[in-house]
Amino acid sequence: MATTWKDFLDQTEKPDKFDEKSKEIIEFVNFQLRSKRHIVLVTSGGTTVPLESKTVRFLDNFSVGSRGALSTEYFLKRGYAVIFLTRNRGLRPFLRHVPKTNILDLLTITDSKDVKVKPEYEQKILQVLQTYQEIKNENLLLTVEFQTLSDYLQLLKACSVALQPAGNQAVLYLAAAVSDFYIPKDLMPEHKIQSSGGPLKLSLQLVPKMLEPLVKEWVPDAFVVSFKLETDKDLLISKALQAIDKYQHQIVIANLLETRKKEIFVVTKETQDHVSLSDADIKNGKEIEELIIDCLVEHHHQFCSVENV
Ligand code: PAZ
Repeated sequence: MATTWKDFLDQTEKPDKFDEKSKEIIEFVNFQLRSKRHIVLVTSGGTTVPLESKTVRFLDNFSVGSRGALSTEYFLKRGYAVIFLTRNRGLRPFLRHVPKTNILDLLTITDSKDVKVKPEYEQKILQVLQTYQEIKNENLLLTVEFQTLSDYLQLLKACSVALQPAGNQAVLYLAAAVSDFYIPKDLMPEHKIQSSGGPLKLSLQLVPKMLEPLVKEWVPDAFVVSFKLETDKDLLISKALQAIDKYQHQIVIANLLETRKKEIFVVTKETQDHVSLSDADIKNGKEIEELIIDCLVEHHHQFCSVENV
């Protein structure tokens, strides 16, 4: 059973094509360093926790990856290159603007048997595609997918270590909803759990906290933003402060499950800023991620200027 982060990473399998993905991540970071760009790692969506080695069933959580997808767009707008570490079926930047209908309903076949976007969707898709292609052509966005908790943690380490040479130009924006519990491989049944065995009792172990090695060893000079989600508002700020105190990173974004799309707190060692959307903002379609990223970019610039003195 893993009790330290090292044991956990040693004892869990690496995701498919791990070496290829790691190489791609390093190349992406090197390209941005040569272009002298700030780089942000955005983590997004929920991790799954398998119950069987040949997995039929797994535990999951509520996160759909809105925070990560929207934040990625706003970081790109502010000139950052983004590594988007996302749950495989999570919400994607840009794609979210495409009408949410079956893709086949967006298309039509012309008389000459070409496939075309239906006229009513053309304008919207043109707009989204232009922005997306500009970002891709300039090599500003790298998407890396995970599904399970162990995939996520293995890739988080690979991305973080790759970002080390970027020093304080690197931002880690850890918005993924990562399970605190898992079943170690040696305690996991190989085959599908049978209902003939009666009611299922699960015993889950604690996942070692990865923020500690991330801050101290993997990217010690980077600007690190973690997220704290709670459902009890009386715990929110104290838990965020505890995290800052324990891991000594720069910022915790604290949010409540029910209000997370309209208000958050930006918590540092010294300050607690309430950031929220007004009713008029909501009516005008403003998104809280825009306010979060504006605030973080300011903090990051300040961090870099102090560090560079
Ligand atoms: O993915 P989403 O937009 O549905 O939710 C975002 C969020 C609540 C997962 C994120 O803001 C967050 O708080 N992440 C950290 C969760 C945690 O405390 O583990």
